[in-house]
Amino acid sequence: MRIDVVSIFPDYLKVLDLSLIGRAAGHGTLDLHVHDLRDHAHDRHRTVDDTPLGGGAGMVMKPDVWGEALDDVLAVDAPTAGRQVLIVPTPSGEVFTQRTAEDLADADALVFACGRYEGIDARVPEHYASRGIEVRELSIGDYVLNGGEVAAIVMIEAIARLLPGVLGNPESLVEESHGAAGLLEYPVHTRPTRWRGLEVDPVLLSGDHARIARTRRDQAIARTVRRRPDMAASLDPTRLDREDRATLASLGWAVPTGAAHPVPVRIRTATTCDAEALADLAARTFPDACEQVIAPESIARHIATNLVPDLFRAWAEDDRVDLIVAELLAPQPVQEAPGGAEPEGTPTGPDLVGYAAVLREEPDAAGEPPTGIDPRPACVRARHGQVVGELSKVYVDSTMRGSGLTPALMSAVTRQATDHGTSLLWLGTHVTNKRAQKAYKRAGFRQAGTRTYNVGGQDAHDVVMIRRTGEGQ
Ligand code: 6GU
Repeated sequence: MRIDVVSIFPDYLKVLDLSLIGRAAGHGTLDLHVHDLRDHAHDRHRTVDDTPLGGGAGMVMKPDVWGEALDDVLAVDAPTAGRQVLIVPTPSGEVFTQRTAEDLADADALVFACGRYEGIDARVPEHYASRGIEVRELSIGDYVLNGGEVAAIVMIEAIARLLPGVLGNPESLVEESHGAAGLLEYPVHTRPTRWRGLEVDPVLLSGDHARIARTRRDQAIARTVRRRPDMAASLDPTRLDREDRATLASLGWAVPTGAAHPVPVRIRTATTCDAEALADLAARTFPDACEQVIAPESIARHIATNLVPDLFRAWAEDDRVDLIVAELLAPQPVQEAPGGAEPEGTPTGPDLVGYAAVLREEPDAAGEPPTGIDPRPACVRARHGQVVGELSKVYVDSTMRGSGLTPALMSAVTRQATDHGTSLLWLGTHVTNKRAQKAYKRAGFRQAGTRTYNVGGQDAHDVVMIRRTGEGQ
C-alpha cells in the first residue's frame, strides 16, 4: 500500500519510522511518502492560510495551495492506480472505527491531507470528489486536536497493522476488541500467577480449553456491558449462544424473541408494588406450562383463584419467600391511539417479563418437616434436616423465550434462597412439559419422583425435581 501524507509539519510523521509500521515500510508492504505543504506556497512568507470568509475566529487553509499539493499526489483523471482514497482528518468528519480501518486496508493508495487551524477550505474535498476521487473526511473521536497529523498517525497505524505481513502474529487480530463479535477483549494475564497478592483465575491454568474459552467470553461480555453499554445495545443476537444470553441477562441485557438487539432489563427482588403486574404475568405464563393437558376452564379457574395480586403481595411481604422479578427497562412504545390521545387502560407500573420464587420451610427442632398442611411431595419430605425451598417457579413471558432470562432468574433466586439458608430446592413441573424439564436439568436439577397437583379442580401429574444449593452453577 502506498501512503502519502501532506502536512505543514512533515517531521511529525517521523514517529511512523519507529514502530512496526516503519518495519513494514522497510519490507515494502508499506510505501510511505511525506510531503511539505509549504513547497506549494509561492509567496515570500510561504503563506498557507487566510482569514475566514464571512468572519469568525482563526484561520482557514488556502484551497490554491492545497490544490497544487494534492494534484501532485492524487491520480486525478488517471484511474490506473487501483483504489486511491483521499482522507481529510477533521473533528467534523465521520467517526473512524475498526470497520473504517478494515475498509481502508483494502485500498491501494491513501493520501492524507492534514489541516491545521480551523481546517482546509471546504471546496478542496468537494473538488476532488467531483473529479471522481474517493474522499473521506474522518474524525478519530469526539475531541479536538490542533491538527490532522496525530489523527493521520492513528489511522495509519490502525490500517497498516491489518495489512498482510505487518503483524508478527495474525492471530492477534482474531479476538481483539472491536472485532466481528462486537465485544471488547477479555482481560489478559501472564506469569507470575500470583503478583502482589493478586491471583489469576485458576481456570486459566486448568488446561481445559473449552472452560477457558467460556470464562473469557463471559468476561468479554461483562466488560462490554459495564464499559460500553452502547456496544451491548447493538450486539447481534444471531452471534449469541445460550450461555452468552444467560450471561448478558444476568448483567441486565435480554434478547427478546426475534429482536434485532438486546434490551435493558433489571433483575431484582419484588416488592408489593409489583403484585398487580405479577398477577398479569402469571396469568399470561401459567397456561404455557400445562395447556396441552389441562382443560382451559380449569386453567382459568386456577389463575382466577390462585394467581391473584393478593398472593404476590403476600409473597413480597413474607420473609420465607424469595421473589425475584425481571423488569423491562425500555418498554416498546405503546401504539398511539388515533388522534394522539393517551390510550385508555394502559397499565402503569413495572413492565415485568419474568419472575421466580422460592418458598422456604424450616424443619422443626427434631429435623422433621413442619406439621400441618405440607404441600411437599413424599420424595422431598423424606429429606430430614434440610431447609427445603420450593422453586415455584421460573416463568418467563413468551416474548422472552431464549432471551437468557430463565437461567438469569434461576441463578438470582437460587443465590438469594441460598443466602437465606435454603439447602435443598425442589419443584414440580407437568410431566408433559419437556422444555421446562430440560431447562431445570441444565440448572442442576434432577428428577426425584412424581406428584399429583390440583389445577382448578383437575388433577395434574408433575415430575418432582430436586437440587441441593451450592451445587452446579
Ligand atoms: Cl481527524 N483532526 C483534528 N484536528 N481533531 C480531531 C480529529 C481530527 N479527530 C478528533 N479530533
